[in-house]
Amino acid sequence: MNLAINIQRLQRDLEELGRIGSDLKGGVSRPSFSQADLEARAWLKKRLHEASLEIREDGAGNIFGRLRGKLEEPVILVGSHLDTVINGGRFDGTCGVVSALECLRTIQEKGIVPYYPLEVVAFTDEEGNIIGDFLGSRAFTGTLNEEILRRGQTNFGQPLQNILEGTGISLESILRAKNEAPKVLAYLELHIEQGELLDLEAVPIGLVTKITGKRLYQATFSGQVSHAGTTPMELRRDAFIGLAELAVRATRLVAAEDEDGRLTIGRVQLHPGSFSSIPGQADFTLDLRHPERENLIDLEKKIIGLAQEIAITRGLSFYYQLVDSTEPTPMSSRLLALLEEEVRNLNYPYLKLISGAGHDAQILAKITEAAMIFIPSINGLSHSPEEAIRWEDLEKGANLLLQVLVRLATSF
Ligand code: HGY
Ligand code: MN
Ligand code: MN
Repeated sequence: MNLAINIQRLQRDLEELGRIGSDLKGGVSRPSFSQADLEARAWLKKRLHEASLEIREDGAGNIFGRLRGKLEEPVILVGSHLDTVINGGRFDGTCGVVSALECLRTIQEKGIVPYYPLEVVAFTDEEGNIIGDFLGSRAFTGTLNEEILRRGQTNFGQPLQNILEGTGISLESILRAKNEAPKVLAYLELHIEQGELLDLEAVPIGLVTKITGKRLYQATFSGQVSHAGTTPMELRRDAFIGLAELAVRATRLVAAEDEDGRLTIGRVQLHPGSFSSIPGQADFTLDLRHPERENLIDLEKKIIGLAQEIAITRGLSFYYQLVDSTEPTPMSSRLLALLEEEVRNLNYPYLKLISGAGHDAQILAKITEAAMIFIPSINGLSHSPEEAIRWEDLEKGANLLLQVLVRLATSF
């Protein structure tokens, strides 16, 4: 049977969704539970309804659309996330959710009744805008850190309860989500690579072998606030200069030590923040990644050690708190083999690669077999308004997803 997705319909949906949450700097800002995110959720539910899929939302706000199968469960889950980073792109996460919807619409239109039910899923707060990465998929899999959740400190400064106000979601309902979850036979996620390998090699399909591990810290250098004009340079205990030295030396260390290591200082706040006061405090984030656990731990030790050495030399104090950590995660070898068989049947060029970005698939891998299909990010850009794809690449990725879903749902 000639089975293929409808790329015009898929493109129309992604372009429409991409307009929800457009911000003034040409990107998209749709953090979970923001007005824009609530609009995107409503948009998805409308599309799921039009596709006659059974809609449900669990206690963490994860949205599901089910195509019934001969059995009630286990389900085959396929999707990604709708939320974005602030001033992010239109394709991170959304390609996976809308391609999954398009596959289920196509399966239905072809009159295929799957043996196992198929469910589209859009996970809440994959980006960790609120309280650490993967809030929705961790709630679904029962792998949340309850202590961090109850601490309720969010990246927006206001407590979690305030952000959840009016959404019908609460701490308790988030913690209950795992009890509502069906058994999952497999999880598949189509996603943009967010790196440049596929685009540089002009290859339309990436099969992910492993997803990198991550440690995210909130850290602080503190020194002495004093007058910018009267304090001699050699007498200063300038918190920003401590951070600046760490930024240069730590990024050099990672770059020199290990080509698979990644260190990013993505957010900095100086106090008191006036131009005529020497910063007495520098609050910042450290996003450290590596695909091998031992290397991640080794880099962590070296960077924290370097920060402590700088603090002593400059008469500063250094504090840090690990706020989120995700282990390097191999994808299911069985699903990878299935993907490879089907991508060859389709005669699409492909590469196998490690994902430098984190994904819900590495959380689902804790409870089921998980696999990812990548499509190229033009110039490797992502988490930015310039995020872009080629529609012909998405068509290939979605057709591969379709073939594997039909295989899994009818004969796993
Ligand atoms: O941060 C990540 O790697 C993912 O985009 N949330
Ligand atoms: Mn993503
Ligand atoms: Mn992302």
